[in-house]
Amino acid sequence: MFFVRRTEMSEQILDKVADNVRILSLSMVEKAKSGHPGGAMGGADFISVLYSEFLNFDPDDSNWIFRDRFFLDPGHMSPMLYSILHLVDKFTTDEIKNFRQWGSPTHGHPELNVARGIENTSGPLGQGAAMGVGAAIAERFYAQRFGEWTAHKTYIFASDGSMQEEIAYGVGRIAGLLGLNNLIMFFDSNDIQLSHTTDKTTSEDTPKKYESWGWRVETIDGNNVEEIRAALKRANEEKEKPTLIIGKTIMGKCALTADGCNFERKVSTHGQPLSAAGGDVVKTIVNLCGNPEEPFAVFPEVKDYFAKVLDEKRKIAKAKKENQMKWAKENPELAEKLFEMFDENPQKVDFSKIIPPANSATRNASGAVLAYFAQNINNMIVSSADLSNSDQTGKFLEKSKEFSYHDFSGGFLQAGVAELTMAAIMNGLALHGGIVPVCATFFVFSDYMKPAIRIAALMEIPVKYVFTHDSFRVGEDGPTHQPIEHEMQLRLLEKIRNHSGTPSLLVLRPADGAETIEAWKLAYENTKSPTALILTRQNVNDLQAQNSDRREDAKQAEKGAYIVKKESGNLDVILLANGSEVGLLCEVAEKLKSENISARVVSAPSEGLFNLQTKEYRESIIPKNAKVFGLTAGLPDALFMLAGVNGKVIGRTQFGNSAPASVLDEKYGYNVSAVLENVKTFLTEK
Ligand SMILES: Cc1ncc(C[n+]2csc(CCOP(=O)(O)OP(=O)(O)O)c2C)c(N)n1
Repeated sequence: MFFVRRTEMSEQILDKVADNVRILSLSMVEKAKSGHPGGAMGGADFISVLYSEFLNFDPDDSNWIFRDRFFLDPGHMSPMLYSILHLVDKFTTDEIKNFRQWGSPTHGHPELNVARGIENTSGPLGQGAAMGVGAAIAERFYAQRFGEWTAHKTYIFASDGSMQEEIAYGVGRIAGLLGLNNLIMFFDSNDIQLSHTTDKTTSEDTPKKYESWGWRVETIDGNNVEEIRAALKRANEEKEKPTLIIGKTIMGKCALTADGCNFERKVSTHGQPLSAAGGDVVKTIVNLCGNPEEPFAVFPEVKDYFAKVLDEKRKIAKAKKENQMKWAKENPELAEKLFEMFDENPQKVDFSKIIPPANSATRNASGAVLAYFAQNINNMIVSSADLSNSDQTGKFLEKSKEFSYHDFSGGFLQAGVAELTMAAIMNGLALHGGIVPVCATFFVFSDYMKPAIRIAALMEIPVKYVFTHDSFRVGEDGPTHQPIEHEMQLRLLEKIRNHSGTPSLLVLRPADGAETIEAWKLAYENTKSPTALILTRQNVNDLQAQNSDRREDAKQAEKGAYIVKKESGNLDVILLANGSEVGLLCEVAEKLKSENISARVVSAPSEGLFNLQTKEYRESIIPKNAKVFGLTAGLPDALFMLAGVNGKVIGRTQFGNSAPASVLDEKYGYNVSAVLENVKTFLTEK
C-alpha cells in the first residue's frame, strides 16, 4: 500500500513552506541523531502560516518593543522553530545543521535569544504558555496607559503536554478572567505524547474547559493552510476573549516507510530520529518533494516567497514605527514616560525616603518598600498567590488596583492560589520588557514555584520573589508551613552560575528593617538575574548601629556579609547568621562579653554576593583561621560554606512541630541561654 501525498507540486506556497519546515526539522534531528521530529512535522503548517502572514516583527530590529510575541511551549519542538527562523534569516544553514551541538545556538530546547527570534526558554511543558499570558498582560498594561497603537498580539504554541501540565489550569483561568483578547493560543492536538497516545491520559472536553474559563474556542484541521489562516484571522479580530485554536494535526505528517507505506501518527516519531523510529528519511523527503541529497536545502520558491514576506514585514513595522513617532511628537511627556519605562536601567528610587517600622517583622519593612514603590515606580506589577494581606504585598495594592476584565489601569495581579502559574506569568512580564515583576507567597510554598524560578535563573531575567514566613516560627501552622530546607534550595541556585558567569539567583535574607530596605534596593537594582527576598513573619529587633546610623551600616549588605557587631578585644569567635538569627546572636555576643569572650557578629544576607567580593574583603569579615559559629532557623547546610571546616553550624535538621513560636524557640534551643551554651561548648572543642 503506497501513500504518496505530494507527488504533484502544491499550488499553495504555504504548503511548500510547511513541507520545507518538515524536511528541515526531520533532517536536523536525523543529523543530530537526537531530538523530536514527529511533532515538528505536524505543527509545520501552523508555524508557516503564522510567520508568513500574521506574526508582526521587524526583520531588521528584533528588539522592537511593539512586535508580536511568539511563545513556544513544547520546547522539544525546537526543530520546527529553528526551521521557520531559518526561513526568516535568523539562523544560518550551518547553524541548523549543527542542531544540538556544542557551541551552536540551535540548542536542544530553545533558549531565550531575542536577536534570533526566540522569546522564551522552553522545555518544562506548560511554562511557555504561562509566559505568554504574562506577555499579554504586559501588552494590555501598556495599551491602557499609552493607547491601542502600542497593541500587539501574543501567540502561544501549545501541545498535549502543555495542556496536561497543571499550570495550564492557571493559564486558562487567568487569561479568561482578564479577557486577554490579544492572546491567541494554538493547540497542536496530535493525540500523541511521549510514551503513548493521549486517550490513555485524558477524556476531557477541551473546548468546554476553555469556554468555561471565558475563552473563544474553535477546532480546525491543523494541517490545512486555509483553515489555519481563517482561524487566525478570526482570532486577530476578537475583541473580548482570548482565543484557543485547537488544530487537529498529524504527528509525523507525510512520513513514509522504506516501502512507501504511511508512517504517520506513530508515537515512536515523537522523540527520536525518523529512521530510528522505523520511518524512511529518503522516501519521506521525496514525498515532501525535497531532495534527499540536500536535506537542508530551501526550495527556491520558498526562498523567493520569504524575501517578499520579509519586505512586507519591514513595511508594516515601518508604518507602525512612524505612527509611534507621530504619537511621540504629539505627546512628548507621555513618550518620555514610555521610554523611561522600557529603559533597561530601572527608574530612580530614593530608598533613603523609605522608613521601615521599628522592631518589626522584615515582611513589614518590605511592605513599607512596596507601598513606596506603588507611588514611585510606574512599571511595577506585583502579584500574590492569595496572601497579599499577609505577605504584605497588600501595601502595594492599597495604593494600586487589581487587574480585572479588560482593566489594566492598576498594577496588581491576584494570581489566586497558583504559585507556579504566578511565577511563570512573572517570567512572561519580564520577557515582554518594560515591567518590573514582583510576586509573593509564604516561603514554604516556594516549592511550588521552583520550576519557574529555575527558568528565570536560566534566562537571567529580573523577577523579584518575596517570600515571607521564613522559618519554623510560623508556629501553630505546623510543619507543613515551616520552611526547613527552603533556603538551602534557593542557595543552590545562588551557587549555580548562569551562562554569563554570575550567580543565577540572588538570595537575600535580611536581619532587620534597615537591612530589608537595603535588600530591596539590591533586588530592585539587580537587572541581571532574579532575586529572592526571605522575610520573617515575626517581629525582629532592629540591630544596633555600629557607628551612628544603622541605615548606613546596613548598606554593607551589598557585600553579601558584613560585621554588625564588632568584637571587644582579640577575636575569640565569629557568630554568623542571616535573617532573624542575627539579632539573637547579638544578644549572645553581649553575654559572651560579660564572660570575657570576644565575639564578632556577622550578618550574611547573601552568601552568593559575599563570594563575589575580593579575598581581602572576605578575610576581613571572616578571617581564615577564625572559629566560626553559625546559627540558622533552617538546614545548617545553608551556612556550612561560610563557617568553613573548623566552624560549627546549628540549625534545624528535622521537620518542625505545631506549637506557638515562642514554645518552639524554647524547645529547639533558639534562645540566648541555649545558644550561649552551644557557643561555649564549641569553643572548648578542638
Ligand atoms: C514539565 C515536563 N514534564 C515532562 C517533560 C518530558 N516530555 C517532553 S515531551 C513530552 C510529551 C509531550 O507530548 P506532546 O506535548 O503531545 O508533544 P508531541 O508528542 O506532540 O511532540 C514529555 C512528557 C517535559 N518536557 N516537561
